[in-house]
Amino acid sequence: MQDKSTVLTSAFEQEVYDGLTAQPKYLSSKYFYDEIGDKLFQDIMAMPEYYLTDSEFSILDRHKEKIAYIFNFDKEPFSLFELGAGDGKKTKILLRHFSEKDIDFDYRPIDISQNALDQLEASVTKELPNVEINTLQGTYFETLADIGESHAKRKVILFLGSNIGNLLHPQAISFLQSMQEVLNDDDLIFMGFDQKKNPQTILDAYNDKTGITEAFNKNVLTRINTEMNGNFDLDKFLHWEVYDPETGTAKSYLVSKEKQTVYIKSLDLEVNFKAWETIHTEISQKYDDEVVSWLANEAGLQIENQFSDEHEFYKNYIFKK
Ligand code: AVI
Repeated sequence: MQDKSTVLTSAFEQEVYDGLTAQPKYLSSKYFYDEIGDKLFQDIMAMPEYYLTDSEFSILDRHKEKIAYIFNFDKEPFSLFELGAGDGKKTKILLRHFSEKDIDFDYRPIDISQNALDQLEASVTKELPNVEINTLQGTYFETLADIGESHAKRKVILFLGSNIGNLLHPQAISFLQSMQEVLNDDDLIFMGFDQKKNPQTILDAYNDKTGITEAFNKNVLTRINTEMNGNFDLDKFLHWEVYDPETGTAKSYLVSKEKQTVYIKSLDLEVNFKAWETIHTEISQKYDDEVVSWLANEAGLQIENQFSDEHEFYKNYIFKK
């Protein structure tokens, strides 16, 4: 058990302590991402099973003219903020198009990972030298406050990759509300929402045979081992994915293959697992138009436009206040 004198210094330590002493156990998927996790997520996005990336890529490519027209309808300069920018691969379709059309804008990517931002800044500067880029490191909630600070130009906020799907509906609503609060009347939000579809397609995307998603899910245990001096044996846990087509919720678990005890030295915490006990690690919510308009409505937003890929696997919506 944890000694009362042990001081939990980081939010990560506190959340690991709370999650692994809870019943049932959980860990947050936001801790998948460090240098290794960022790389694994890039590998996931390149997998044929992970249709989300190609779908959004094709939407941006197919509809870039119309998107440019909507973002730049008044020919006024605007700032393109991007929450959770990652490697910016999809966003570069828009950046390139805007740059070719001489649209007056600047690009302000935001990410929790400084490593991802450094790589993105280097690649944008190299590939698209005319695009002005200013990066900002932080969580979505922290940086939204910065976005709101009396920003002079019109704002367009991108939130791609169906990242919103990693939030439960009440959290998604409060997140959309915080975005709504920083919007002026002419500002826009452009957001990706993965759609409900054949459940098998979804399961395959989160349970690839090559084991990349498994390694990604287990990276939270690797981080606990390295950053908190833990002794998780990764081979003693299964990656397990379920999808409920009724609610549209995909859930990831790590399942203990046997009765075992793990010790996390920095937390002075012994964690006991029964055989087949679970740690819930991630939700990846899938949507339809009704659910998206309900979420938007609850947050005081309106759907202005929507774009879809040819299979209707994925949609990008434009919201206004
Ligand atoms: C970042 N996020 C939207 C991804 C998703 O689809 O939920 C993370 C991911 N988890 C497993 N594969 C990809």
